[in-house]
Amino acid sequence: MSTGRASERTRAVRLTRWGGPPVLTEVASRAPEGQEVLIEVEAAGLCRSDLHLIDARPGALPYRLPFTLGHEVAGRVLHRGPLATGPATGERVLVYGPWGCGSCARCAAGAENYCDRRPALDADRTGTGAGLGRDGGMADLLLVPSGRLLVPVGDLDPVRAAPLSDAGLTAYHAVAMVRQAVGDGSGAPVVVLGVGGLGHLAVQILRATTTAQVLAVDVREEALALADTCGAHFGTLLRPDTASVLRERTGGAGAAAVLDFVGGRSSLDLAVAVLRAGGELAVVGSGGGEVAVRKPGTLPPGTRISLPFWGTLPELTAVVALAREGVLKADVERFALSDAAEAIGRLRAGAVRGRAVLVPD
Ligand code: FEH
Ligand code: ZN
Ligand code: ZN
Repeated sequence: MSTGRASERTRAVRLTRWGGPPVLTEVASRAPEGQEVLIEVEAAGLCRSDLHLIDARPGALPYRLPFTLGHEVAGRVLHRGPLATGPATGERVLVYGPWGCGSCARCAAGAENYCDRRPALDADRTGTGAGLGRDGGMADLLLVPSGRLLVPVGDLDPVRAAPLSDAGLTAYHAVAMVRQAVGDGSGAPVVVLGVGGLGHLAVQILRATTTAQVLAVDVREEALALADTCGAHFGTLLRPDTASVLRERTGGAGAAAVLDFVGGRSSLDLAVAVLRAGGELAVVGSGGGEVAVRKPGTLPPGTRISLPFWGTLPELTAVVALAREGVLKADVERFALSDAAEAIGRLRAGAVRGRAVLVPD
């Protein structure tokens, strides 16, 4: 744990070779300059996207090695640069993970996940955020470019708060994408495909912010049990007849919206089969599946498709507010930072309930 001196060393889980396993090592940290803020990390979530980073082939990603993983981070403000704004020293915060240019129209609106200068930022390969080409939070210390990227969390438990910055924010943004279909107060049926680190939070967000009837689908009984705990009205295992089971559950018309947190061939096929006319499909997971968009085709008339990515700063503030109201709680499995390799192995094996969170030991 840090002794509070800004310019010192930090342990870090780092990608050092494309396609090779991350290594736990020690690297130099430094005092924050200008608007920078140094965070003492209290928890860093492990995301499926981290597996994509670890498995990426050389040249596949616009990042230079080495860098520290971890884009889902909670901690305390340790030191602020002389021009820093935002939360005060000692405040517990979440780190907003997508770091844009900070000045384009999208960034000015807090939507750094959709920064207008992303192609240019990718081209210079300096990274797109914490743990995404820039040193992230699977470490004792994390240097953040600006206090604008920090959201106070009050007295939330940092281990349960960390997943809110990625899994929670991504789920919230995905629900916002389909709000036209589910926000009319009609109790419309919404299907959640995949009740893992993101899906279980989406179930809670749907129950807390809409009147939707939530129908959960997963391949694991324990995931359906988690969906039930989170407030799903119905849960079913993925089987050959799941489309008809769900369609019957919707009274035949089909689902007003489908949130696909898997994004694989079978989940997208199921989504197409259960959507009602004029419904909304949000493809959140990066499971490599495809949907043919053509007319005439298999998608019902009026279907709207979105590919939501992460979320905005105002939405992260809303997610934290839901958590502080007690209506959004991440189901987490704690691992010591030094056990990062075990956590990665468990996530790869699909053997993590909810979200794996690394805690500096
Ligand atoms: C992060 C970086 C790149 C792709 C996807 C992601 C998601 O985990 C963000 O929620
Ligand atoms: Zn992620
Ligand atoms: Zn920008």
